[in-house]
Amino acid sequence: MKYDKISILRLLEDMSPTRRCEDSMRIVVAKPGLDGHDRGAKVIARALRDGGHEVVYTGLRRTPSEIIRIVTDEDVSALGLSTLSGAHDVLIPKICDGLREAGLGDVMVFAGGIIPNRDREFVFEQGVRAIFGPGSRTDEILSFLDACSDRIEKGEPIGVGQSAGWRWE
Ligand code: B12
Repeated sequence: MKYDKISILRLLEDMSPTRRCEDSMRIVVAKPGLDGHDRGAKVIARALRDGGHEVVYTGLRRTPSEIIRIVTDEDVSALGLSTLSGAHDVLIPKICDGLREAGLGDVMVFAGGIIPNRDREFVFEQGVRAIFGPGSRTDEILSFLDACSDRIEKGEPIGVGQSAGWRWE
């Protein structure tokens, strides 16, 4: 059987591992502060795209105000913060407060990287809904995003400025 160029492209598209996601989210994956560890953020950005989400990656060394501006400009519903530098205790509160002050309280914030167990509660208290450390499986992160979409559909709180309580653990 002979294939022309277009049918081969269609075949490849059908075979692509990209998961068709009905509840696709638009997400910024950001690297706040002076943190040069970008492998995890790039892996996650790719995995979320393969999971059917639209992802904007900020690149390295963004200030909290730059991140808030990108979230505004890109009109996203979620912000994923990747932090391995140890400055999460300063940067995450600044970003979460900044989002609320900018009227972006409906944006859902989640995080990953090196966040020691002793700091997890503090990070959740800032309005972060999930923390994924080293070795996290991408299918679990995608399940978390599915759960977020369900909550948005049902009108349940999920944003950084909405009532606390629900978190993914
Ligand atoms: C590789 C590495 C480097 C590379 C980075 C290369 C790169 N381009 O990324 C290099 C050699 C450059 C480096 C440098 C340094 N490093 Co380094 N590095 C590591 C190491 C060994 C692995 C990190 C990694 O790439 N893992 C693989 C990726 C895929 O995993 P990950 O990033 O953890 O991401 C996963 C999850 O965390 C999560 N995730 C991550 N981000 C996000 C975001 C979202 C939204 C979500 C949902 C999930 C998520 O999902 C990912 C998949 O499971 C870690 C130790 C470790 N075991 O983690 C130390 C480590 C992070 N480094 C450390 C340090 C101290 C440094 C240096 C300061 C060392 C020095 N004195 O120069 C410098 C700082 C450089 C800088 N400018 O920031 C410390 C940080 C300590 C801390 N936070 O308290 C660590 C923990 C080592 C240690 N045990 O001390 N490092």
